[in-house]
Amino acid sequence: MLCSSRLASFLLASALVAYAPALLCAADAPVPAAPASPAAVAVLVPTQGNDAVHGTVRFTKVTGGVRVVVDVTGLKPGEHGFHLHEFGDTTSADGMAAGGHFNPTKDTHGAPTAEHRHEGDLGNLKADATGHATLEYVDTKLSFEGAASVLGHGVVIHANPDDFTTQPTGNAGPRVAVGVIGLAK
Ligand SMILES: [Cu+2]
Repeated sequence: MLCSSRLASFLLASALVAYAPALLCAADAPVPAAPASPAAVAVLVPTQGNDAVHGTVRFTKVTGGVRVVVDVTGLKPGEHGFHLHEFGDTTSADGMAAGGHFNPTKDTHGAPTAEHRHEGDLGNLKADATGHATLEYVDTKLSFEGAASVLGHGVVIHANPDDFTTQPTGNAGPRVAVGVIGLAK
């Protein structure tokens, strides 16, 4: 009697183990999986008078921050201030609808490597003789969560270099291209 009872328990336990994965899968099925590695992209829109400027800015979550990858053509050769601005609004011909620098911590303007900077202070892009600029680095102040999340904010490329000292803009001049940071596929 004891033996057959144990046998029954063993068979029942085995059956549960065998069917458990199927039950878990069925329960999990309706819940969409979170993206393993959030990514975002901004497609650049030229401002009035700067029709040649085109490109993309990509953001990918990595350990310790956000990888920023820029590829832009149609710029004047030389350095161009490059920032995240508060608004992902490209509706104005001069790019001003993007607002001021993205600065959720209300810090001072500075270089991307400075201790004190706006979250949106990404430095300068350097265009070669053909007007092509690329940049790739990991920014430790940017995020995909909380106040420093890049999602929904704007990217701006300026006509002139950012001097990293003039407050609060870096004196980078007019805006030649703007973009909206959205979730990438
Ligand atoms: Cu700017």
